[in-house]
Amino acid sequence: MSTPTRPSIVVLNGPNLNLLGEREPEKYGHATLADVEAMCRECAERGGHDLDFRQTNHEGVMIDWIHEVRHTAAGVVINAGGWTHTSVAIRDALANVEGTIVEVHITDIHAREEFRHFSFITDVADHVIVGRGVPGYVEAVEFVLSREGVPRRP
Ligand code: CA2
Repeated sequence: MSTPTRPSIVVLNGPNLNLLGEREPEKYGHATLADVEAMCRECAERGGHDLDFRQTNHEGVMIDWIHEVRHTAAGVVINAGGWTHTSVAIRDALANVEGTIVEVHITDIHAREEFRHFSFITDVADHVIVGRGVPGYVEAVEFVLSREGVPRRP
């Protein structure tokens, strides 16, 4: 008999987030993306879920990843970085995700430059977390866990 697979939470990171912890610590803190992954994994596994954590600097790769997981992920947590403010294509891909969507930003995008105030993702997301630092990612994973079994759309 095959081992049943656990539901998965997918955490997707956009451009430049691979530099987390290396530059601009006054804005983004000292934690690296590997640290963020470990925090999210611990939380997801405590909640009985697998964690799939990815980062890309290529928009088409991000869109392919969203398509890949759209029917299978219990939830998608996304920090789309700069694409948040520019990409209709990422928004359109997310609109086809069946699981819970949480948009995360480490900084408070509404307290920064005006060009960061608008997000193409917000109105296709179930929940938005901004300005909580890297613990915001863990809050996002917790939100997905809290929504397990709750139908997302009528
Ligand atoms: O606050 C966030 O999480 C952002 O999504 C980060 C993006 C920015 O374009 C958004 O407006 C807000 C930038 C990601 C760049 O990440 C770096 C991290 C450390 C050092 C350099 C870049």
